[in-house]
Amino acid sequence: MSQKNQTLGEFIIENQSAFKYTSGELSRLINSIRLAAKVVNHEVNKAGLVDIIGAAGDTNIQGEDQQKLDVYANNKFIQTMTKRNIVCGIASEEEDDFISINSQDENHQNKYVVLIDPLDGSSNIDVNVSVGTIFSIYRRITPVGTPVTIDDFLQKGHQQVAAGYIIYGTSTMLVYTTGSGVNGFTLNPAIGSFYLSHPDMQFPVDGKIYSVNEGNYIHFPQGIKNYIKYCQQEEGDRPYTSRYIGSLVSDFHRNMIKGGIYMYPKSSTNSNGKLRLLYECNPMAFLAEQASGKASDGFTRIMDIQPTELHQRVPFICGSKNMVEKAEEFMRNA
Ligand code: AHM
Ligand code: MG
Repeated sequence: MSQKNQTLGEFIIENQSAFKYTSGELSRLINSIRLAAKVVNHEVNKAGLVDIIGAAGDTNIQGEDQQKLDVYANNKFIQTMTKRNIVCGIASEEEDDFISINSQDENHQNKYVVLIDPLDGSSNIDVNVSVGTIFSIYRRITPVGTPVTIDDFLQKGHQQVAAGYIIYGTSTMLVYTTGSGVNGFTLNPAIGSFYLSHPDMQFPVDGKIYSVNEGNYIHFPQGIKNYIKYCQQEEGDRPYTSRYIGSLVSDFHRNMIKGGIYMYPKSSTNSNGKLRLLYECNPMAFLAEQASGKASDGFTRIMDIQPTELHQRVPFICGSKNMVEKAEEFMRNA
């Protein structure tokens, strides 16, 4: 029976049998993410102390500056999962192409691929605002023992077997789902262990917080503009409160605890929005649905969208169920 104060290690072992494909492989994979998270957390917390912040000089495939900690986190997660030989493939927001692991080894029996955004919201590092790691796990669809292909990564979100995030905040938390609810674990930095602190996390069905970059308002679709005006109207429990950190993991985490909606719509300058379907939207959508919330592109369930490319972007509306449904209604009627 899961209980508060249980360590993440204990929780993983105890809940392994509840997972329908039990073989221990997924548990080992989540364990390795836990390990890399602790190492990255240590480095993120040092960012203000050592001369590690600032652009590394490279740009990622989307043409954005990479911060040094992005590179560090990317390497750390990839190394941890590669060296421990527990996945057959990795795709990262910071890599142009997916990585096939041990594809030459015919005895290689690993079944899972991982998609990861190693350090999301990294432009916030310089100003001491929380950032996060987002991960998404699928079973490969090509035969075990053969090299992975792009098809193993371009699966619909509802095929995910696990997803989660690490938030490097006032305290560091690892929040994840394997398809039977969402549980949150808080790192005790003195001991270096994650403890179950937020069992069975749930989005309140309604909320009073809306999170969107309103600086882009003029470029938003009419439906989103109308919904924002609705949030600001004085009626019933409205106007709602506006809260936008600009760090998806932090905005999502707050909204899940307090009740709220996060939106990154398409705009006249950004025809598919900004967020990536595979590294950001699908894992957050899986978590949201597992916590009784909802995630949509305004019209379609995020996890029903067929991905066509690794770095695909998609409009994203996610949060408390009734709020997301209201925003969808405004999109339909615009
Ligand atoms: P990143 O992957 O380059 O860090 O971008 C994703 C981040 C999200 O965490 C955040 O919600 C969003 O970008 C903020 O974008 P904007 O500054 O355009 O509002
Ligand atoms: Mg990101």
